[in-house]
Amino acid sequence: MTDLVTFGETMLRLSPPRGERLETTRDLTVQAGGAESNVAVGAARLGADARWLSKLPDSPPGRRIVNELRSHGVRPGVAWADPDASRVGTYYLEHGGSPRGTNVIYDRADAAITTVEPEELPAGAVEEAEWFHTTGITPALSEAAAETTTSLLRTAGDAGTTRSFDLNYRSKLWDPETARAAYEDLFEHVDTLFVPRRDAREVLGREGGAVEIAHGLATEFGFDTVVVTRGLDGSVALHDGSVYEQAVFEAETFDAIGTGDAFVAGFIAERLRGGDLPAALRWGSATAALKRTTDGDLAVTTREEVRSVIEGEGGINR
Ligand code: KDG
Repeated sequence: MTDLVTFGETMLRLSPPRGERLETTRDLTVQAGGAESNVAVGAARLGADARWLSKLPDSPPGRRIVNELRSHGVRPGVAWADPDASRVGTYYLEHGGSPRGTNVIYDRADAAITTVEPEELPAGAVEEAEWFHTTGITPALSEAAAETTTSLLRTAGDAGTTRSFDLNYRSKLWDPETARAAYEDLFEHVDTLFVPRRDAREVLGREGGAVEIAHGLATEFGFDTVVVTRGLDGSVALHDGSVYEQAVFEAETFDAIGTGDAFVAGFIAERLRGGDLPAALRWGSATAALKRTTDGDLAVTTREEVRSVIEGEGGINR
């Protein structure tokens, strides 16, 4: 049985060296990046048997993405598209530094995934998985991607697969009103919701603190678990009527992109191993901290490393 299946777009992330501008750089580092494959990689690195479903052109850039994800132990389930009629999405990342913010520029319109149909994907993988995860980025990409998201969530629900959804609101893809309507249509198919407190307020129109937000969402939509993330203020989870809180583990931030996905990966990986909610929050938080210390979207870590963060170890390992 597969532990985890995720579904979503993976792009090529192109970033100039730190301190260089996109306008003038001669060098771009190429890495795979996409919220849902970031989660699959993070969980696979922590021992989960993880699959990731997507659609890509059967071309060198498409295969480049798959090769990188495979190298971390993720099993791809890709609908290969005609390379002459489709493209790989890309995103440019210019690292910031005070007072200049980090800048993400998408170049992903008409990427192969915008034409994805549920029949092209191995739905059986979702049925036999223990956990299915997707995010609010995918339904923003196209109507076909939104319909496929709903269809896979339904398939997972019918099969008794646990379904999680990370809101992941991206203001460069759609506006809050359209996003909120799409999310609320999907919520009936979701067991565990991950939501940043800021998005809960600004996109879902919720008021109050994290606990109040979690209670409100669970009552209205019937989630089994709601995890509200609060950046450096840590996370709060509501599960079976109980509230759990987790602080962040301190980290020197080298690259913050993918931190939320690393949190989700650590959380799911620990739940899949039978860990309780507090343990899952700890694993999520520690995996997120480790992600921040490395370059790229992916949480390239190990169970031992996560354990040592949780246990407060660090320093020089020799
Ligand atoms: O969570 C990290 C993602 O933002 C990054 O991987 C790119 O998938 C991406 C997106 O759509 O923003």
